[in-house]
Parts: sequence; structure tokens; C-alpha cells
Amino acid sequence: MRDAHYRDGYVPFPDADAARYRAAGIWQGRSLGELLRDAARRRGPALALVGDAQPFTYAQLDQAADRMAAGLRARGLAVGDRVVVQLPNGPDFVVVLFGLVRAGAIPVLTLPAHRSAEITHLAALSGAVGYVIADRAAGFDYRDLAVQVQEAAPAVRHVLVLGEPGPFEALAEVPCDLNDADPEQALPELDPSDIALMLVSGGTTGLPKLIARTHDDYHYNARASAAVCGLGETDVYLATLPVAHNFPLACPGILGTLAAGGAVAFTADPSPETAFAVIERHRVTVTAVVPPLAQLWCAAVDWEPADLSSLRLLQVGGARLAEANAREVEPRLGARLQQVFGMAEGLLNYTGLDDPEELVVATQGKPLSPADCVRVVDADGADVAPGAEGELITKGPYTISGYYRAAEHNARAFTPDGWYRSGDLVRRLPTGHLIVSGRVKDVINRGGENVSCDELEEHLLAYPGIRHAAAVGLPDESLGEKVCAALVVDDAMPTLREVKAFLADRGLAGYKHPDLLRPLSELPTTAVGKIDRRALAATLT
Ligand code: OOB
Repeated sequence: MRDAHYRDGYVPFPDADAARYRAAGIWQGRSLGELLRDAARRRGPALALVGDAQPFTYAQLDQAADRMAAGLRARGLAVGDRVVVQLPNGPDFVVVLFGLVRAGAIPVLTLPAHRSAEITHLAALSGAVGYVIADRAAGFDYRDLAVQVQEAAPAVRHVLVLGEPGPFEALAEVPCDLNDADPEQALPELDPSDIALMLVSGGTTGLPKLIARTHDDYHYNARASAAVCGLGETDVYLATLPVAHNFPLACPGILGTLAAGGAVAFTADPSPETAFAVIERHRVTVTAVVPPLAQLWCAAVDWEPADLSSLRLLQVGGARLAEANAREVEPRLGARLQQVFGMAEGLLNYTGLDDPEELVVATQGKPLSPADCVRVVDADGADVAPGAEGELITKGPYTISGYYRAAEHNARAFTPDGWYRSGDLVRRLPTGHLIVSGRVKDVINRGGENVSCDELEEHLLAYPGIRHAAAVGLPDESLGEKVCAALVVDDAMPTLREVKAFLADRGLAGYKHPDLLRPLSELPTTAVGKIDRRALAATLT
């Protein structure tokens, strides 16, 4: 039976827009389960997932997903049921994802780094009935976490464990044969405009929000992203960022690679030592990283011997990539750079494979879809002059119209006519390429003057020997806020005087210079590896 309550608190695409996306062929009425089915029809015996332990051909993956779906249905999982998934990178994640989706259940994709505060909140908010975990990973026992989650969110009836199940059920026990004769067990027919999965918002303020993505919109997201990256059957994509994140999942990531008939390799450890070995062994052609990783990989070619010659494209996104670092990618790694400015809420921007070098190193790309609508607005919501800085607001065929079950927050995060307020400050070039210049809120108010954290960091990173830099505002009696620069340096820490002289030489206004420097051995990062300014400010105050 169909429980439609899961749609309570879901904000659908406006009907008129949906009709346009369908008429334009952007939405093709295919479910995510069919994405794999279609690929398996074309690519049956070809490798879909490579891995030393557990390679899958397309035919095998297709069958494994069906068997997982059948087993989940046999356990009473119904269309629309939410299931929190927290698995490390690997083929099992893909089998579980497609198994749930084909059963009509809605995976809520959480990161391995999430802990009880986040998982309990997300389980309760989504009304989850299930939780899929690994036994242990990176020294952490997820079964202990599951006990806590079940206590706090008793609706979570099923806990399925990859590996040793402890008091729960082993994931390996779930799959069973499809029995078409038994209508209760046959796979349900799904409405492609319905919710396929839920992503978790990447915001570093407040508790995470749920982002419900439909089959139609996410299928397009993956397909169009694969096209813009020129993905084909000979490509091997390496999933090295946590696969629950939109970037490695569907931009083009796992889903885009499968839609294009390529193969996916995995590693849960993005260190150069591990990732380079996987690239060499599986002749990886494309992968996606966040800027701090791109920087590390560029440096690591000096000490980590590996044959990276198969790598043709390195996607970098998730946070701003400093131009100096962008220029290093191609010479050091021998792969073309693609900047990706995206968000779990939808809108994706890519630099093109044929874009001139200057656009690739200095911009964060342009919108993926001809149907993406982007405006750059001032604090009053009026469009700024062409080329001027303002907040990016957007709507389009794969951008949500509201967070799931978050009416109050939606009133602020979306305009009354349904545009998503990204909170990102951008400038738009005549080519349509966007330059991200900061966050509306990542501004330090120093005695009434605004200092953009991103702008200052970009200048600091140009200082020889400064490896990472993060600017934060610290409370100050006379100024309100003063500018603190946390620095990770290669050798000796520069003095404040030296840094100020350097910034003055670069023509940066004096009020934007740091008031103090703090040496750190590393900067705190979020679950996907972006620099976490909020955590940093908390440690420095
Ligand atoms: C990706 O998604 P989220 O949801 O983790 O974070 C989105 C936010 C953006 O609003 C922006 O503030 C920042 O992360 N961001 C960038 C950026 N890419 C994302 N800021 C500057 N430059 C970039 N290239 O991070 C995400 C989702 C899909 C693909 C790629 C990244």
C-alpha cells in the first residue's frame, strides 16, 4: 500500500515549470532504477564497478539491485519509506542505493563522518524506518551509533549492517530472488516526478536540512553532467570524496558514469598514497576532489611515485579554488582541470572542456542547463549591474523549490516566487561564467568596513610558503570584529609586518589586512573536506 504522507512537507516543482521541462525533453520520465536498467541493457557484460574484492558487470549490478530491492520489500519496506544510509565508499553503497530506489524507498544519504547529533536529527526529521551502516570504518563502530539512533528515533525499525551485524541484521542476508508471481513482492511502478532520494545540505550553520531530489531531476542532473564532461564507455571514474555527497554521486560521479556506460572505482581514502595507486591500477580517467585535496595531490607528485597518465580530467569544486592552485593542476597532474561550483540544492556550474585556459583557472564555470535561471541580486533583491557582485539566486529543472519539512526556514531561503537564495556572492562574466567571491555571511565587519574572507585568503595564499589560509572575524572591543588569519605554513611563520607589506604590495586596502596571525598545523574541515570556518572561529575565540 502507498503511504503518501512522505510527501507532507515536500515542496514540488511548479506545474507549469514541470510541463516545460518535460516538453523540452530535459525530464525524460525515467526513474533512477531505470537509469541502471537502461545501461545494463546496452552494457551487460561490461564492467560497471571495478574493485579488487568485488567487481560487478552491468548485468550483475542490475541483478544485485533487483535482489536487494526484493529482499527489502520482503522485510515490509513500502514505497515512500525513508531509510538513512551511512556507508563508506564501495560497491555495496551502489547496490543498496539502487535496491532502495527500485523498492520505491527513499534513501537519506548521510556521510560516514556524521555522528549521533546529525544522524538522530536526520532520522527523526525524515521519519526514517531503516538505517543501513557498515560495522566499523575508520576506527568507528557504527553499531554503537545505531543503538543510540534507535533510542532517540524509535521509528527506525530495521538496522542493516554491512559486515558483522552485532545485535542487528546482516545486509548480506537481505537479497532474495524476485518473484514476479507474488504481486506483493514484485517491484513497484514509480512516478518519476516523485522523490527518489534525499541529500543532506552542506551548510555549516545550524542543523543539516534534507534536500529531496526527484527521479526526473536527478536523472537529468547525472545525464547532463556526464555530457558536459564528455563521459563515455571507456571512462573510469574514481569516487574518492564520500559518495553520499552530490558531487561524487551525480556530478557526474557514480550515476553519470553509469548512465554513460563507463566504470566506477572506489576509495574511501583520498590520500595521495592510496588514491594514486587506485588511479594507476584501474587506469582512472576522471575524478572529483575538493580544493585542499587538489592542492595536496599537486604537491604529492614529487614524493608519491605513480603513473597518473590515464587521468584526463580532474574536477575540483565544493569550495573556492585559488587561482594559483588552479594553475598548478594541469602541469603537475597532467590532467585537464574542470572547476565545479555546485550545491546539493541543485544548480551546477562547470567550466567547459573547450573553455580557454583563463576561464578554466579563474572562474567557477557556467550553469549546466539551458533551462537554469540565474540572477545576481543586491540586498533588496534587485538585479545588480552586469559584472557586479551580488548574491546568486536560482531556479531550474534540477533545483529544489524548498527544503523537506522546513517551512519556516524555506521562507528565508527561497524568494516568494520560489528562487533558491544560495548565499553565495558571485560576479557574472559576459560569457555566462560565474566567479564566486564569497558567502553573503563570510564577511568580517571591521569597524564598519566589510572584509571578504575569500578575497583576503586568495591574497594570503599567494605568499610563498603559506599552504592554507583562513580568515575569521574575532570579537574586538573597539572595532566590533578584528581580522584574524589562521595560517598553515611550510617552514617559518611570517611576521604580521611581513604579511602586511606583502598585501600592500599587491594593492590590497589596509583595512582588509589581518590584525593578527595564528599558526596552525592544519585547518579544521567539514565532513567532505572543505575548510570549516565556523569550527575555526570557535577554536580561535
Ligand atoms: C557542493 O555542494 P554543497 O551542498 O556541499 O555546498 C554548496 C556550497 C555552495 O553554495 C558554495 O558556497 C560552495 O559550497 N561551493 C563553492 C564551489 N562549489 C561549491 N564555492 C566556491 N567555488 C566552488 N567551486 O559543494 C557541490 C555539489 C555538487 C558539485 C560540486 C560541489
